[in-house]
Amino acid sequence: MSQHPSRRRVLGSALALGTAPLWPDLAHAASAAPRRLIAGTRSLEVNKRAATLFGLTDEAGQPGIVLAPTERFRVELVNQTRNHTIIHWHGQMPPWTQDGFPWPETPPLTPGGTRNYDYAPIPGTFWMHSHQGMQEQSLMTAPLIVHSAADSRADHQEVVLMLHDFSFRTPDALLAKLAGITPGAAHAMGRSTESVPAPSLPPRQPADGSSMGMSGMSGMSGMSGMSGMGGMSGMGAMDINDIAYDAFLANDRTLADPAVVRVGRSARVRLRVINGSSSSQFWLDLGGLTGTIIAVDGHAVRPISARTIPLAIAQRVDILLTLPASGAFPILARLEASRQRTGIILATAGAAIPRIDAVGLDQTPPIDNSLEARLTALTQLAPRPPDQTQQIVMQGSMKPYVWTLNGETWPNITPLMLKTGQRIVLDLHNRSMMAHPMHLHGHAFQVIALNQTPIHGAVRDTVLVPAMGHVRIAFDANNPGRWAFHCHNLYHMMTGMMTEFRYQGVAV
Ligand SMILES: [Cu+2]
Repeated sequence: MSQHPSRRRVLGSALALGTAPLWPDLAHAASAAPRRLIAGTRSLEVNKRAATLFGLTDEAGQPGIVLAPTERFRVELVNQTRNHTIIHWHGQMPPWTQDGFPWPETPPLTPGGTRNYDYAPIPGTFWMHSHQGMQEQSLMTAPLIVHSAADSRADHQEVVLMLHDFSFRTPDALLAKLAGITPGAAHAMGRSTESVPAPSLPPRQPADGSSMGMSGMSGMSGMSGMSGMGGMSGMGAMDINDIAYDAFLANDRTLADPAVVRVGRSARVRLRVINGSSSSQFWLDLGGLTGTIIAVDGHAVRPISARTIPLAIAQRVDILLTLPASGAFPILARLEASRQRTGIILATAGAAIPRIDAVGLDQTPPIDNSLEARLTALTQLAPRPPDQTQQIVMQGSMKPYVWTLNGETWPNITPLMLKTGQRIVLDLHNRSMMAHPMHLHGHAFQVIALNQTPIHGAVRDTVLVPAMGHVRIAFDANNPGRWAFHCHNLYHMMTGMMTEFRYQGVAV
């Protein structure tokens, strides 16, 4: 490793994307004016080539939102793009009409349009992204950090690390190549997520006190593309990293010119890591440092030590690090099943900054739930029997490129009906050769079993269901409305892998 050329920018701590300023806007908590969040376009240089991308910034041009303890999420979203857009506050639990999903009741913002939001946020590491078409792939994403009162008493420096996968090609072109269709057809397919289930579809009735059974699986034997399963052996048949990205970004930069975040000597650092990728999953590599995981998806876990940490699409992890007295400390995100990587460098003043190649020597394995099995929520779901148990079967194939939940593709789905107050258990069965990071809007769930082994796992909003794996989650139906449940691999969602949880009594 050699010294990097001097043109490297060392970012000031308060201004860098990588660091959250300490309580910059306490005045906001009491002020009358909402924060303005601008959905706009920006240009970014990636590996010395310019790209025009979306962005979500505050009035000072900083990405995303950092809320002070007890501050409400009072935001005026301004659409300064030439496209329709709608922004989802991933992991938050607002009223459903503020969730940022293109339901008919909450249509996307027109170009030039504004919309106001006002709800009590939950503290932790969250993020925001467009739920319109495939804008997320074009970096219509940003951190959403909500500080707690305990955060303000802690003696650590905060560093936000946001990961992206990046291509110079349009999302339409990426989907077209994946699906073997024209970019025009891919664009139309992308528009399908702006459709919603037809009201005439008969809703699935809630099952009180009993399992729904496996009725949704009846069509699976006829699914095309599953014929190869019989011959599946080991990891060779697994399907990962279908898109050849041009770069992987850590706070908008590559390892060729990484963000260098200045840290104090022997600093205590709270890393808030967000996987904002559309289709890529990583192993975080703390470079020999041992970190303490204190939260996942914004929800506190019993602290555990780790040096490498799997991070599925849309997941977050909060890690406490105690740094040695001085030096440079790369925090790498290594793409799963690959040698590619990205990252940032924490460095004390005057430390030599190592040069790190964007391609490493060793190939990583696919990410898995080995860490998930060790996680325990600090605040567990209260023990009680489920009021309904839903079986959700994930299937799909590369040819044709279609991904389904219980044999259905969005928007031709049967809403899963909930009643307020119910305890819901979801049995997530992955019958495909790709892993699916499944995300439920508007609720936090607890992971209660992995491959039939019961655990008192983490509370989170996105869980990895590995290829051919099973994950059981539980949540309380305490946020009436219409809620999307989908795979957070953007291209799986675009080609069908989404359904709706709908509370009884919500008029549609
Ligand atoms: Cu998926």
